[in-house]
Amino acid sequence: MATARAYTNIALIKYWGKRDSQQMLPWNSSLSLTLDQFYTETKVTFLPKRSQQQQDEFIFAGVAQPISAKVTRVLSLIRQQADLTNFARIETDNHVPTSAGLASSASAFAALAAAGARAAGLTLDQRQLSILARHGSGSASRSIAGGFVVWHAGHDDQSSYAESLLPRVDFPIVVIAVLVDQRPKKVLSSTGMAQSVLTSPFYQAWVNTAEAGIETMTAAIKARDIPQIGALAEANAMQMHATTLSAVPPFTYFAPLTLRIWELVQAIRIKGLNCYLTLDAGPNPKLICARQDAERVIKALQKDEPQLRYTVCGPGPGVTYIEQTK
Ligand code: 2P0
Repeated sequence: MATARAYTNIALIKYWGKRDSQQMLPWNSSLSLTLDQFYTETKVTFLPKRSQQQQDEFIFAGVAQPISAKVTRVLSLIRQQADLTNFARIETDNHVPTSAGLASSASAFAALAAAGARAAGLTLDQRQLSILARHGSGSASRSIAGGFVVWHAGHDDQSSYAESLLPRVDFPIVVIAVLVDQRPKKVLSSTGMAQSVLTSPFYQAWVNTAEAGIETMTAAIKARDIPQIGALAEANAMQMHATTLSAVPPFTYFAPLTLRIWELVQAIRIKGLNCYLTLDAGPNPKLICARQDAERVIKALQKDEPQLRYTVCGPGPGVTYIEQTK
């Protein structure tokens, strides 16, 4: 048995499209910041052969749930590598409130991969854990590592993994999650990205631009240049969303309030406060700024949108193991 904790991450250069959905290989590399606020804790127990249980068991927040194909895929890979045939019990708790407007599949599959591998007696390094987590959810490959993380697209299973660029972030960057809508997303990210790949005439341009963005973003991170990191992240997010608007049929993750927040961010930037917006496969924007500016940014937005919830997140650690007391 083993228990692991993993935090969610925000992509500054996005992952948007698979070239191999069996192996979960992306078309382009991506780059993210692991956060310090929202995490998943997962305990995996491989049951003795004499146990009564005749299938894997998945318990979410204390309640038994049907096990998803993605969870089964990760468990099967672990059993294969460890040469095990035992069934597993997975007990998981999400400390990613749906009310925060952040996705939880990244932290969930990173925690599952780490806890499952250790429970099976495997000793995997960060790269191997990242590969394992990727098979559950692409963005989970990045939540294995802390701070700024790059997921190399690679060309096959073993070359597609994430690693830290800067594990200990020594400058005051923060991400403000803005909750504009907590309903489940209308187009699942895996469906949305497949639509963009198949039908957007801009898709190849997206791949080329995102790959080039990895280099410019890495330079901005090394220079500790928060306005440049923010500006590059905002441009990259809009390029990703351009592939949904140009898909056939077109779709978007923008809601009216998402656009309103973007307008306000642009207005406060003109007034001299450095703040930038990024957006994933849902309507809730994340703002990038310096910690010392976060309060002023939130106050400025609250003047127009006082009803929204704002959560300030700093850089967070990679996956860790939690010691069991029994
Ligand atoms: C990202 N997103 O880089 C991008 C930006 C959403 C927009 O990774 O199909 O849950 O399980 O690999 O990782 C969300 O997609 O998708 C995501 P699958 P995942 O963070």
